[in-house]
Amino acid sequence: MSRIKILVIGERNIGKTTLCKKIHGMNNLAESFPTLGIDHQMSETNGTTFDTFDVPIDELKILANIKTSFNCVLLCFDLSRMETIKRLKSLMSLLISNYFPEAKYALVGLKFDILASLCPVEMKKSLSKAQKHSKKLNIPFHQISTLTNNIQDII
Ligand SMILES: Nc1nc2c(ncn2[C@@H]2O[C@H](COP(=O)(O)OP(=O)(O)OP(=O)(O)O)[C@@H](O)[C@H]2O)c(=O)[nH]1
Ligand SMILES: [Mg+2]
Repeated sequence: MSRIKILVIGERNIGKTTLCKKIHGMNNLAESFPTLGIDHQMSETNGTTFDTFDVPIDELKILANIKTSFNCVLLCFDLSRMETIKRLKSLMSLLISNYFPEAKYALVGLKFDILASLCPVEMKKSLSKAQKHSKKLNIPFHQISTLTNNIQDII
């Protein structure tokens, strides 16, 4: 049996908890409250255990108390609020140097459905900014909507 440990981290209200619920196969996404501290969830699908740690960026210090490593760190932001991408570069440097040097990192733009409902020019601008960020960070970029997309390809 394999186990995948995933850290989902980013600014407030970008959709981290909703993404984690989706990873654990929960599709009833109607209710959502701000996460207090760290939200840890586990589930098993076809012999693989998915272990998610959902961390708002302002709760970062709690990571110092977590004695675990991660296979995968998802640096998340809200595609419809591009200001939420700004702190991810320094966050990644901090996570690599202080906590998880071995993990695979990915940049994940959430709420793609909102971006897709804006004018095509706005959409192109945001996606190109995100692509530039992923090149700078040298990690892959995924764009998803937890309301509509299948999320299998990001983990
Ligand atoms: N349109 C749309 N709304 C989404 C999507 N994902 C999440 N939301 C909504 O965005 C709001 C915030 O979602 P959360 O998952 O609670 O966000 P969070 O990042 O965990 O927030 P904090 O715990 O405060 O850091 C909720 O109202 C969700 O229903 C998405 O893909 N599309
Ligand atoms: Mg949350």
